[in-house]
Amino acid sequence: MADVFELLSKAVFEGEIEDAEDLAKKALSEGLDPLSVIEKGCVDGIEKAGDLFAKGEYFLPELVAAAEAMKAAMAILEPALSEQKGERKSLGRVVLGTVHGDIHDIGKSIVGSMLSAAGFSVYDLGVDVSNETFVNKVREVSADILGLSALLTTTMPRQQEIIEMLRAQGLRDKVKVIVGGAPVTQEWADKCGADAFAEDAIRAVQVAKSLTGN
Ligand code: B1M
Repeated sequence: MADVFELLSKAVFEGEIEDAEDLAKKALSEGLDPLSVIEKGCVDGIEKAGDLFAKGEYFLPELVAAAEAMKAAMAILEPALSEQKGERKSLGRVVLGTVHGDIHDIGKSIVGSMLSAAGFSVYDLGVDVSNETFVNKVREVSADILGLSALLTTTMPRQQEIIEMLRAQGLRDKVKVIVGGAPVTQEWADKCGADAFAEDAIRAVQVAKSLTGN
């Protein structure tokens, strides 16, 4: 019999919003770890949808439906992730967002929830964030870390532009920059002048802790 992870993956993949919500609730009521439900259920389903989209077997409406189902499940699972935080001293201030021209927010939001659960104060600027908005927010909150997410090869160059803008405004040595997103690699992180690359949300937390000496 299929387990809740497989059923949730299928619900996301097929864009079944109500099923995805019900299965997310069921998983939490069974005491499953919200991060593993996200990864083994939601992420598995959305990646299968992405693979079919890349092969031309899924079209944009199906991809959108899968993303909607994933977001519906995430709305139930993310608060449970954040609840793991408890009362602690903040480990540092993180400004986070998806770069200009890019509206993918699922991975970025997981990274934000995980950082928040780990004890960082997260300022999530959302998606399609202009270079100026990132730099201004870093200055405004004296951020320790700037996290830049990009899911499209065409939007990755914004990460480099923002780092250059930080440099031009005398902020580069005051903030550590982490880059991430499906097409981003360590090689690109080195090339664009970031301090670190994280391939997933767990690694993002480890990297953020190490960059802030925690
Ligand atoms: Co889009 N999309 N999409 N899409 N989409 C991709 C990225 C794509 C790879 C699909 C494909 O062709 N296989 C492809 C990009 C190709 C490329 O550039 N190389 C693509 C495309 C082409 C497009 C459009 C251009 C399609 C079109 O309109 N013709 C369009 C662009 C819109 C825009 O942004 N301007 C588009 C639109 C959409 C939807 C709106 C339908 C939807 C997004 C909904 C939303 O986010 N609200 C969508 C989706 C869902 C995807 C896929 C299927 C899944 C992305 C996702 O949420 N993954 C994606 C295919 C794929 O990646 N397999 C695809 C799950 C998520 C948990 O993973 O986001 O990678 P991810 O985040 C991970 C890590 O990357 C990392 O940690 C996260 C958690 O572990 N991470 C960080 C992310 N950010 C980080 C930041 C960090 C550290 C780690 O530090 C700061």
